[in-house]
Amino acid sequence: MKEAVYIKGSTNVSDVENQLPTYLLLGRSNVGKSSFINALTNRKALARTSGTPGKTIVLNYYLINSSFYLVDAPGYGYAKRSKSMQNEFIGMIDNVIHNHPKIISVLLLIDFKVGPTNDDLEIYDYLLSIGIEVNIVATKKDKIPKTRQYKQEKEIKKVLNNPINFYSVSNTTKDSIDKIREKILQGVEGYESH
Ligand SMILES: Nc1nc2c(ncn2[C@@H]2O[C@H](COP(=O)(O)OP(=O)(O)OP(=O)(O)O)[C@@H](O)[C@H]2O)c(=O)[nH]1
Ligand SMILES: [Mg+2]
Repeated sequence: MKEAVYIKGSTNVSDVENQLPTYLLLGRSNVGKSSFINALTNRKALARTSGTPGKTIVLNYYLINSSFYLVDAPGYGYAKRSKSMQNEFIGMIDNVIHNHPKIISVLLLIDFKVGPTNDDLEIYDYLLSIGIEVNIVATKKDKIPKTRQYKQEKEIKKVLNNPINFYSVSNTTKDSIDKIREKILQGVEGYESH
């Protein structure tokens, strides 16, 4: 990813930004969405925190290689968020996905050490139900000792019913970032040639 530019934060999806293929990043607060964008693009502070979740959803658009967008959404699953707030979040995401013509895939970030939370599972089920491609990216792999990583990965995959697209990474050590970066770039190429 040679070029990476922050374009804008936007609250609606009927924009020129929707004319390029897009990856939407979802994940609970603090899971490492912004750090993941920085790791993917080899930047220290391209993406900062995406702000507090509220009634409107602010999507941060990062233009990569002048050819596609990584879009950082606010985190879900704040501790005190009620069930209806969670439904509201899914409603907002549903609106984004259905008004965006060029979403290649959702990158759903989960915490490798914590494993999938109930909120993660709820969002994941919703994404599967609408038939969009999901790539699970488990972050903070460095927090689990190397000797236990295999077992932890196996357990996470089991809870998720063995997802087709699964990556475990560390944004801190950059462990396995190259694999998901490759997948993302291939997705853009495939999208452009169909
Ligand atoms: N050890 C470790 N820490 C990480 C990793 N990724 C992110 N962090 C740390 O986790 C914290 C949250 O990271 P962010 O990238 O801001 O998380 P976010 O998902 O963008 O958070 P919101 O924008 O608030 O939803 C920061 O202190 C990061 O330094 C990782 O792979 N390993
Ligand atoms: Mg963030």
